[in-house]
Amino acid sequence: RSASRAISFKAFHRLSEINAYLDELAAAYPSRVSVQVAGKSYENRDIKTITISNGDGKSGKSVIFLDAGIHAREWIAHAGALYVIHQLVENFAANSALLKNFDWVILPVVNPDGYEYTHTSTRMWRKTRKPVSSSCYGTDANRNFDYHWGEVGASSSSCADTFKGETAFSEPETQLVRDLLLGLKSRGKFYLTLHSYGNYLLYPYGWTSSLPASWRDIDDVAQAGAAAISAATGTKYTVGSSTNVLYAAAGGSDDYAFAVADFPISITMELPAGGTGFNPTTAQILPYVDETWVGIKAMAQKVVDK
Ligand code: ING
Ligand code: ZN
Repeated sequence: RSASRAISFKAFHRLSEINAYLDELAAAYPSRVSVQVAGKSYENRDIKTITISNGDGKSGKSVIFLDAGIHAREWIAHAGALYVIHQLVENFAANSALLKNFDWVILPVVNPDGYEYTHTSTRMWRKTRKPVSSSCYGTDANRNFDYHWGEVGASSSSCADTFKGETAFSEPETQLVRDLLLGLKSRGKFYLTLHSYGNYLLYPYGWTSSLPASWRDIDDVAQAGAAAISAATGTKYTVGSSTNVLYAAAGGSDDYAFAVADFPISITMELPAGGTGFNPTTAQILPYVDETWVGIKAMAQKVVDK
């Protein structure tokens, strides 16, 4: 990779560097890459998506949608999304099979206000930054989606880390993800959202212990990811529905992508812990994101081969 790029995998980067990297790629690879300002955060920061194709000029292909940074403090997730972008764009020749009949849309920083706040003020901030009450800020974006919203595993207290929001889709950031997902209805085949930590591959539902009728299709994809990672590094991932293997929580983006936006495969990937959990050292970034990419590649290959 050119040493002149705005980002490396040797440090965690601020939003301005991340957005500059996306723009650099669009300038360097105009036939395969485009960058969109999908909208603005509450504090008026640009929320960018990058669309990656193989440059064959065909439109209307199936789509793999990846996001990260729904939760501000989960820095390895943002880095993981950047590494996927790096691989698909700057290592295109090795990964072109994943782009033959699919375009990728990647949103690496869903919650830029929270992300910047973790850099400038409170490292362990999780939520968005819109004020709710006189003393409390922020909504848990992964409890704010309008599917069985607030039914379980979400707080009604505006000060809580899992505050569900005053209404479903109260946040501009979740509205933006909603609109992107609904805009991809029928083209969207795989929704993957990166979080940390704990080494899980989670799928619907978060709101009930019942499984969707098609759960085996999702499980097959997730198991392929876990097996590939295990073979590459020995790291073990736990696979199952969020409710059954982690905890019940309604209003998550994965349930919404699956049940409302009709993405047949929808997975939340919890990357490994580092330091106190959300604090991998800078030396851990590259091994972690490289391992994560092995799993994502295997899952995407499974989807592409279907
Ligand atoms: N974990 C997820 C959370 O939002 C999750 C786990 C995902 C639960 C999807 C339910 C549905 O709590 C982290 N680390 O954010
Ligand atoms: Zn999270």
